[in-house]
Amino acid sequence: MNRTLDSFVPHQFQRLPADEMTARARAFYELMDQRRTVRDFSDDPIPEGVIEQAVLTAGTAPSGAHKQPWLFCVVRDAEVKARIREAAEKEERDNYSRRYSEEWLEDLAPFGTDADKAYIDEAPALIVVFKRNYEIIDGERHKNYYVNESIGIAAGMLIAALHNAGLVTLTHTPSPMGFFNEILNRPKNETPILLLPVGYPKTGARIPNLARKPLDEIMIDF
Ligand code: IYR
Repeated sequence: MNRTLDSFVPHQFQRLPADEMTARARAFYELMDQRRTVRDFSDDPIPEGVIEQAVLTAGTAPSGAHKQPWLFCVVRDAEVKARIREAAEKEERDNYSRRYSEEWLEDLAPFGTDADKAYIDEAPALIVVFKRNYEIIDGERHKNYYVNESIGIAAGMLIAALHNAGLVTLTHTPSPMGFFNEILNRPKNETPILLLPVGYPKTGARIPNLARKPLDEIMIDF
């Protein structure tokens, strides 16, 4: 966990020709621009090893003092998925019926979401992303740093890796989601931040017809 860094080694780095850099930058953007959040999953299984590679990729994320404050729980068991669905739907029913403001409900209306979370059962795998707020090593409490930033970066890399592998995901944040600790038997230094159903789109799946902000709205040159 807290692996001590006690030496420096030479960085192996190969510069690319400028035209290759430009081509790769564009190709990666074009790949990522194809990523869409999908809410209707087929139950087709995911080829062996694909999720593991994507989790390894997420684990390459930078983190505060290299503490790697993350844990990815992969749920394929139908019974565990059913328990998660039941707990998530219970919270979402409260959200939609009384916790969300009018403004929030209006902002969600175009997406047609509601408290029904069939995808939790239907997707062949769920990845529950936990942040580790601190570590307990030999009974002693050790700090982690920039945990929210670190886990956010790792989650983004996980979503990118799964997309690159030809899978779709849904970024679901049931709220509150403390039930994951109980269902997945995780200790109290771990906090769930995200539920990612992963798989293939159901035949005929539809997605909102949305556009992304252009460069001049998301970048300023100084
Ligand atoms: N968590 C709820 C509501 C929801 C909230 C946001 I912000 C979204 O972008 C989408 C949904 C749900 O999953 O239905």
